[in-house]
Amino acid sequence: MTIGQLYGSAFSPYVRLCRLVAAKAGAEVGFRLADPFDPEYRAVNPLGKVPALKMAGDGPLLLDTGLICRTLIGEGRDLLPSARAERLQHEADIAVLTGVLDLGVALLMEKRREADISAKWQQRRIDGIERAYPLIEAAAPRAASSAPDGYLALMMVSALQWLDFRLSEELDWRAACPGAAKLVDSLAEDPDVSATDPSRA
Ligand SMILES: N[C@@H](CCC(=O)N[C@@H](CS)C(=O)NCC(=O)O)C(=O)O
Repeated sequence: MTIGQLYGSAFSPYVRLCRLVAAKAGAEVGFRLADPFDPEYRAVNPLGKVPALKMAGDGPLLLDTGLICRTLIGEGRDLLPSARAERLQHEADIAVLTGVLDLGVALLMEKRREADISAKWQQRRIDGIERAYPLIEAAAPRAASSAPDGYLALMMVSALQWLDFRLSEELDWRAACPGAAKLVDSLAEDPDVSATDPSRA
């Protein structure tokens, strides 16, 4: 029985992560394509963002990627290390990549504005992402140890392939993070990973 309905676009890295976590955890969820800018979608998520997971029956509506992923893992196979310290480290690494995505999405949204793009804010976002590179590179071996099914490895591929897809003009994370690049490339042909690759959508 499905545990709920996931809504999202084929291009969102957050949605992709939720789909990958569901697939690898073996948590059965329905998936419906949703455009966050479609006014009708506000009936599902009043915030107008993707992803959203409506839990089955009278279950709650989950509107945060981390919460959705933790719920999926709780319903299916655990994709985090069981030892407490190691688990916290993986969650800390995932939080860094979430922060990189939040900055990257803000950078992309501003890039798409027709006028008044703030060079100062764009640079601040780029700087924040670039300062995270050493943290990403340090996380790469931890992600590799749980690849292809670990939550951290799935976050790594979702976030970094999205940077390639949307922000390759602004960011060269591959030069600064060769270990992470190797890991991401090694995961690219995993069937679940390639099926959700935004550049193939
Ligand atoms: N904090 C949210 C972020 C989700 C997010 O920013 N999604 C983007 C798509 S990648 C979105 O829906 N953007 C539309 C908007 O901000 O209006 C989460 O963790 O799920």
